[in-house]
Amino acid sequence: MTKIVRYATRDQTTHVGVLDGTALRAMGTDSISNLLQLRVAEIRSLVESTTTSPAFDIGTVSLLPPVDGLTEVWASGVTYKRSRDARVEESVVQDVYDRVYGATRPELFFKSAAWRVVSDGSPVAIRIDSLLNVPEPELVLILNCHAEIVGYAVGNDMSSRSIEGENPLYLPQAKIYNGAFALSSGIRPAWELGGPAGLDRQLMIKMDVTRDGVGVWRGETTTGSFTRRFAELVEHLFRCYTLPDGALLSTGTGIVPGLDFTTLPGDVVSIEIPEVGTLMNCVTTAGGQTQSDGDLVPFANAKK
Ligand code: DO4
Ligand code: MG
Repeated sequence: MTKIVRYATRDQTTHVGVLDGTALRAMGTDSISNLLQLRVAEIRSLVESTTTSPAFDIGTVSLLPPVDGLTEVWASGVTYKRSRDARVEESVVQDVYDRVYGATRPELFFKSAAWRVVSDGSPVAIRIDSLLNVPEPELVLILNCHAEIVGYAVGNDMSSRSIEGENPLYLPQAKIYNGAFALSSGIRPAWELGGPAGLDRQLMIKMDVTRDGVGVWRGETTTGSFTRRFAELVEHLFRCYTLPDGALLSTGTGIVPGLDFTTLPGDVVSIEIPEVGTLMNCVTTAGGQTQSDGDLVPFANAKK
């Protein structure tokens, strides 16, 4: 399986390359944001032309999240029936979720700046002021500045259910905080999946949460239960909004535990979309510069 990856070498410089098994080949660009200024056809020919470049071993580099520069991370919500039902259950204001589930206009929200995105293997976080917290395993669309789907990655939209449940206007606080979005290490090129993912091309999404080495929650779904089309999310995001370095669009979760489950510090969250990739993160608490209780989540993706 081929992946477009971003990586740091021992001299701390970052690069973009193509990973095939354990063989890594450098591409003719240093940033994903530069790549996302190109058309899919141009990206594809760049990727395919690397097969003649010298390969080196993946063990000699550190993989980074495939997002950088001015590329923004957006997310959609209430795109699976399970998510609609879970929001209605958790919220004191229920009808907004029912209404958006059936509306033409989808829910879209800003999720993260590129530099805040957490790598595979680094900690994700729960807020110190939140009582009910969940990881949300999601298929992420990698979009170029022309609103084309370049590829797919695995994302975790960490969320506070208690804060959003108290009032939907608190959504940005429930969704945007230190350590709230993690991304798998590679982009699976769209042209390799043989058709647009979603209803027409069903992808399995699985999540496991372990605590002290013991499984405490497991769920799975497929993009066949996604109730919209990915193209309509993309069209709404770009309709009145310019994204010169492209965007990542996390497409919503179809896996939500019952209200009796909350993620705790120390949990390990593993997400797998077999044709796209894997993502594993342990959970910590997120304070901030002004908090003494709560770890300050390190931003491994910053200054790279
Ligand atoms: O309004 C809630 C956001 C829901 C969400 O993030 C999801 O469905 O994945
Ligand atoms: Mg979500």
